[in-house]
Amino acid sequence: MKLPPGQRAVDGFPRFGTHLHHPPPPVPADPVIEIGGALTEGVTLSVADLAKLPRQELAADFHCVAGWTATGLLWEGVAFETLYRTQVEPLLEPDASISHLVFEGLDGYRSTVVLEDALAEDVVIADRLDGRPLDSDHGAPVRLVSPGQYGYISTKHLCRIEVHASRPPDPDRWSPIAGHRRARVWQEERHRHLPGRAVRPFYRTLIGPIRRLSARGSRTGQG
Ligand SMILES: Nc1nc2c(c(=O)[nH]1)N[C@H]1C(S)=C(S)[C@@H](COP(=O)(O)O)O[C@H]1N2
Ligand SMILES: [Mo]
Repeated sequence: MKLPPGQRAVDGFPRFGTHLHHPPPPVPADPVIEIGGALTEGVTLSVADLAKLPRQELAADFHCVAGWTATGLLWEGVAFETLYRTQVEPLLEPDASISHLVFEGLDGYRSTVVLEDALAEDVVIADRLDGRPLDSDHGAPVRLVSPGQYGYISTKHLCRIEVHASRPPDPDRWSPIAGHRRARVWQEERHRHLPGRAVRPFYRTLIGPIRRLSARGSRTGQG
């Protein structure tokens, strides 16, 4: 299968991310997703109730901005559009015109997503991967999965969704490797200030170590 520009396939699926120096956060006994921001009232949705919404399967590759791709993953969960239309839209302030969403994880990680990208048909809130409940390495209890965008959009251990009528302030905005605001893999939108192709040589040096990490990876349950 064809990969997006500048990507290389790895075997397995490494645990990866900006919070890798910490173990994955423990899964709460009764996990919930808080929904807040430009709403008439905030709401808390239990992960158990989320799982009762119409279910969606998604077969997709997963592309990290660092150049590795995990191929042929099978996610199960709820389409983000279903969650948005049924749980969020009814609570919007009357004249609100939402433009951005923030997805926050139990480890404090946050990703900001343009509404149009979040409502794409292949965006799911996943609670299962490859026929099993999502494990902590890959974002238990639930995570965002947006396979058309680099992995940094796909917040793991999802615990809060915020809706915004304008772009929320971004602490990384001056970072030379700040993530691209759209992060679309087929357009190679890796970074905000650097063209995607320009960073390929740097990332290429990381692929060997990441491949080795991935070969040891948790996908086969080996550790
Ligand atoms: N909560 C949380 N979500 C996160 C991250 C993180 O560090 N914490 N890292 C992101 C990045 S950069 C990538 S590539 C993917 C990695 O997902 P994986 O560990 O399932 O491979 O998670 C994304 N979501
Ligand atoms: Mo990533």
